[in-house]
Amino acid sequence: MKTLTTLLTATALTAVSASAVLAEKWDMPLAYSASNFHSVTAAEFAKCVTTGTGGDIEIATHPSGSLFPGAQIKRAIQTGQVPIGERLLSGHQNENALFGVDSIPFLATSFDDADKLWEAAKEPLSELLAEQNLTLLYSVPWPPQGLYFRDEVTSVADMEGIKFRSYNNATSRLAELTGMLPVTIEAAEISQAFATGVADSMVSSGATGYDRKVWESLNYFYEVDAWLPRNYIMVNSEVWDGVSDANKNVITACAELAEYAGTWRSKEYTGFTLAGLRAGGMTVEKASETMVGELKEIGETMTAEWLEAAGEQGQAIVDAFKGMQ
Ligand code: PCA
Repeated sequence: MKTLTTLLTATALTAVSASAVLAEKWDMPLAYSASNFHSVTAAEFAKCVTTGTGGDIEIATHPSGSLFPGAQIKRAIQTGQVPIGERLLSGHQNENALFGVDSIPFLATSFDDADKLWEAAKEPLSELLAEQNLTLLYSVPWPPQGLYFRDEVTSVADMEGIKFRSYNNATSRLAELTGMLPVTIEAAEISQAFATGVADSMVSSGATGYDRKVWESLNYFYEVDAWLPRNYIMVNSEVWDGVSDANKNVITACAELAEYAGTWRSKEYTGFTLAGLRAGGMTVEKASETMVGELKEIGETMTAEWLEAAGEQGQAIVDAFKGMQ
């Protein structure tokens, strides 16, 4: 009897420790607020993986840059400090111009075109990330980018000397070319930056202005539809290699679902958040023809600069995208 009890206890312990080894908890840092549609999509992706893997892999999301601020998320995953996370793709444009393919002004200005551009860019970007110990899982576009100002602006000349919040190289360059003064600030910090006068303008989506309640400081949003930058979800490649084939299939399926659902949410959020900015008291209108014309000229300069920096690979992506028109 004693032997049987010992045996049963030992078996139970073995079972517990085996599942303890199998079950993994993945912390997933996100840079944007919990209510933002990217974060909502990531939370559903996390739930899908946790349920689909039968709890083998439990993903816990950490929004608002609470675990790592946006600018540190990629490095944290590359170096294995966390297994998975989300980042603005064009945030890495300073490492390699290819990462900025989605922030070329007036190249892809609608959700349909942003999808096509992503189709053309996905493979080369996956390869680039793979060289950096990262596996791409899915990507979702932000709504179209427009210009926010404290005061009314009708042409580029009115922008001279305004302090401008940028979020990547392209937005800093846009500020320079319009005579504004760029300062790079993560979305999580912008409400304070506008409230304290560190910045008086930015280019972003209605979504980010709405999430950060910028109507408390800014008064104008001009719809420009200049580009649709993307967030993407990446996993550390060594962690990924250690995942069973069955669980890889689950994660890949959850990622496909998330890309579809996130894109749908992004579209829905576009109108909803512009209405929200209006309700907050902002003037929301299409940018004047003069302003759009001037910005398009600046866009041509930036396109040429990007193609120069991104070389043959960049040209191949743009050509493939244009071939889908
Ligand atoms: N919101 C993010 C990036 C693009 C967007 O629409 C931001 O402003 O940081």
